[in-house]
Amino acid sequence: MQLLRLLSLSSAVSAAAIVQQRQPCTNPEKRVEFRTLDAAAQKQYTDAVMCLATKPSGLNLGLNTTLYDDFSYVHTHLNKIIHFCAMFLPWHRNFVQLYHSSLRDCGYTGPMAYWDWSLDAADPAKSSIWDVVGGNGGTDKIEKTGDQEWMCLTDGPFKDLRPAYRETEYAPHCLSRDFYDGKERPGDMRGGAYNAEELKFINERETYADFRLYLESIPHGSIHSAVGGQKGDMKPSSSPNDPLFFLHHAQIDRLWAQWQQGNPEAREKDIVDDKVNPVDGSKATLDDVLPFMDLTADIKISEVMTTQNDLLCYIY
Ligand SMILES: *[C@@H]1O[C@H](CO)[C@@H](O)[C@H](O)[C@H]1NC(C)=O
Ligand SMILES: [Cu+2]
Repeated sequence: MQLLRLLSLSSAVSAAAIVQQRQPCTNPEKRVEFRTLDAAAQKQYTDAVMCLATKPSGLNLGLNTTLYDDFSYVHTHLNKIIHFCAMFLPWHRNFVQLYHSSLRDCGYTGPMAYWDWSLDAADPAKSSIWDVVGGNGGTDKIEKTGDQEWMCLTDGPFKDLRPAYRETEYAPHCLSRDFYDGKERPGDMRGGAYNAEELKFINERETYADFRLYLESIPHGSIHSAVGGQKGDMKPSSSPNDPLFFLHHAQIDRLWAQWQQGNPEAREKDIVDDKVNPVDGSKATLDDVLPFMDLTADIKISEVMTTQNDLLCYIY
């Protein structure tokens, strides 16, 4: 009995799909805008994304889906506790880091990259990002799972991807985008919500509570809905289905890091948020644990309040 218990304990401990190494941060890596990578590096990145979809699930749940799908699975199952509360920024900071670490295991040797959509806000549908990651789905390439219609990608390196989940439901489908225009100015893909002026306004917020609320609700949410629309993967809580999710969230992380740099002493400790944790009603503290199911070991919020420590080691 004793032995059995030990065995199951040790398998539980070693089950994490991704092991995060801790080591002194002597040479932080500079993250870059995705389009500043040369064509070979961009291809290495998108090849590594495709490689994730060839690896078995690393979660200890007996899933028959892939490591690629694990990111979506974990995000959608934790959806209610990692959004619209303090945990939003620290949780996604580590989530992007985990993704980068998996891309490395799949042969990508460059820095994590972000998509600075403020550069494209004047005419997002014409952004050069679509040349690299594929563009909008095709109105004549529709698939259905249950009552969900999908608008499948028609070009780019990801057009043959088959994400396994729609929210928490097993529903394999084509990777989809459904560009959505704001009601205010048809054709603009809600660009006014994520242009340089909007980012300046958000960066001027004094408290974490205000900063997190504006950043999450306005540019973050607008990109999800502008790219995802009704029939795209970026909209539902399984949005990590779209590789663009991670370039988007690296940009969100960059904006948080830049805001923190405006007053590091205060802002690398500020996690005070008006919005309580939706599950247990508590106010966040730096000692709160960020859950990752068994994608990786849980960590504390305090471990990701800077991008340069023994767990994370990068700058923008
Ligand atoms: C994979 O798992 C899902 C969900 O449990 C199940 O519905 C499906 O039939 C399985 N597919 C295969 C090929 O085993
Ligand atoms: Cu999220």
